[in-house]
Amino acid sequence: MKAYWYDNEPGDQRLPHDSGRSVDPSYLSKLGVLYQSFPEVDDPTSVDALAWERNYKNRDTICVSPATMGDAYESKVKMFFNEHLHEDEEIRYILDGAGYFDVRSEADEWVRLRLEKGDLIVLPSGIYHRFTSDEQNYTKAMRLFKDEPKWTPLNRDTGTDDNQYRRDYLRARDG
Ligand code: KMT
Ligand code: NI
Repeated sequence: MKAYWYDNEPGDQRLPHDSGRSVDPSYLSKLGVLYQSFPEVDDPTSVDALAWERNYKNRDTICVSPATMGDAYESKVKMFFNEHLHEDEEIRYILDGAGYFDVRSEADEWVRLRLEKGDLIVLPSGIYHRFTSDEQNYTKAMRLFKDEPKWTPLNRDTGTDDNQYRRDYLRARDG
């Protein structure tokens, strides 16, 4: 995992967009973002334990690639890149390939997290974020859900600033 400030330059979302300024792990915990490395992707022991501890009941595996999504790939990739929040925690575990999760900082700037095989992140409910594959166009990930309905992405600007989970997140982050 690598964390850095997004450069905000034009160009395909799948490019690194690395400003060259790295982000400290302690800042990620300030944002409520949790990172763990579970390198043994074929051994579910670690992820099972985490799911148990945090009360996750459901999971699936998604393969974001042209080979699996065909013509829908480009539109899916654009859709995942719409800034959104969830009313529940989001856990993503990269099983193969790589991808980027962008999360909003306190000053509403983007922090980019590059995740590779074996990397797992927990995004708190209410944090604004987005996802994209990288130039390899291949991300195989496990998605863990506590409950089905709350997994729905709520795109920013649809009243999400007033969402109770958003308010709770900001109170936890800013004290
Ligand atoms: C999300 O919430 O943006 C996603 O689940 C993206 C796909 S997981 C690699
Ligand atoms: Ni999401």
